[in-house]
Amino acid sequence: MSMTAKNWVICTLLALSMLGCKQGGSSSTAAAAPQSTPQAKPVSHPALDAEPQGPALHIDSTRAMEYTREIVALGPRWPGSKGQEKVANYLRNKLKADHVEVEEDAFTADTPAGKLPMRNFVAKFQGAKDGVIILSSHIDTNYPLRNTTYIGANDGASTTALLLAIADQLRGRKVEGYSVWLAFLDGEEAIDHWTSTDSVYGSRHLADKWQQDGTIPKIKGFLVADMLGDADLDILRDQNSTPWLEDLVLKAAQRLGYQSHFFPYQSAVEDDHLPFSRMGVPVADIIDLDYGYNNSYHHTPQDTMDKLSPRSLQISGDVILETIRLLNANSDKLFATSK
Ligand code: 1BN
Ligand code: ZN
Repeated sequence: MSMTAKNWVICTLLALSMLGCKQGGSSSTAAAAPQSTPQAKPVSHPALDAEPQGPALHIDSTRAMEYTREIVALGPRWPGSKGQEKVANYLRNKLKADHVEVEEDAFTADTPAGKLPMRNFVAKFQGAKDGVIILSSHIDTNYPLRNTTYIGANDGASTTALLLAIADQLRGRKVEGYSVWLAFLDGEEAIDHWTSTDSVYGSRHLADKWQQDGTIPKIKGFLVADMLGDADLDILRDQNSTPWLEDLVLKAAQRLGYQSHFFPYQSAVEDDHLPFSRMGVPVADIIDLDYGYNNSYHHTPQDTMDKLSPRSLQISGDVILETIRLLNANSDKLFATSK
């Protein structure tokens, strides 16, 4: 399909969602369906042109796919499920190898289905500079689809695996710039129907916690990775994200020659970045919301391993690592007044 036709399909789909149409049998997305306009204008920031120090990092995408497969094999991971406990143990086990501080943030969420247990994990790679860059993924799977064969290979597993593949690159290395914290967030999905109170439970809890303990002002950037395993990778420009941080992601993609996968369309997405954005943290939701023809795999039992590719994880993982390098290289200009 040509990009123009594809954009038209995306816009039509999202416009229909806004009118309350259900996506693939899931009732959880309609309220959050974003408005979309075709073709984001690339914006250049001549001021943010400092060259990063040292070599670029690259993830091992074969391992990222293996992690995805392992997470999928744990079963569905909705709040209160056996799979939720299994993925918690899986993460504990994997992150143990990193010899870094791991913050566990367990809480009980009030949801339309009653009280549900949730637990975020944050692996903290200490940097040389004062300040933190957060990279997050949600670990839960769609709750309304819990009685189907839905497994969330792309939506949940792929980016949880991506963070673990990034941890592999950070492990044992001196982190020269800001600290990098990998946030594995629970309860991103709506329990009944996406609203501001029925969604992003883990992110809201962590943002409130970090507001209280003084962490929020230290956060230089909060990146969300979501649905990035899609073999047909096209990442939208999110209008709810911080424009200069979106520009920096695009710059990172251009530096690696991956720009054709970035920002063919734009849309205002509701995701785990919103609680942090409301607190004034610079945020970027790196998400591919064009999953299958007419988004037909999103929130359906068709979200399975065969729709994913290691190349997509390579591209998104490497661009995220490059974005972190650019944030560090340009920190004097970006954060001059907030230091
Ligand atoms: C992303 C993956 N989201 C849920 N699973 C957030 C979202 C919900 C994005 C509805 C668009 C529409
Ligand atoms: Zn989802």
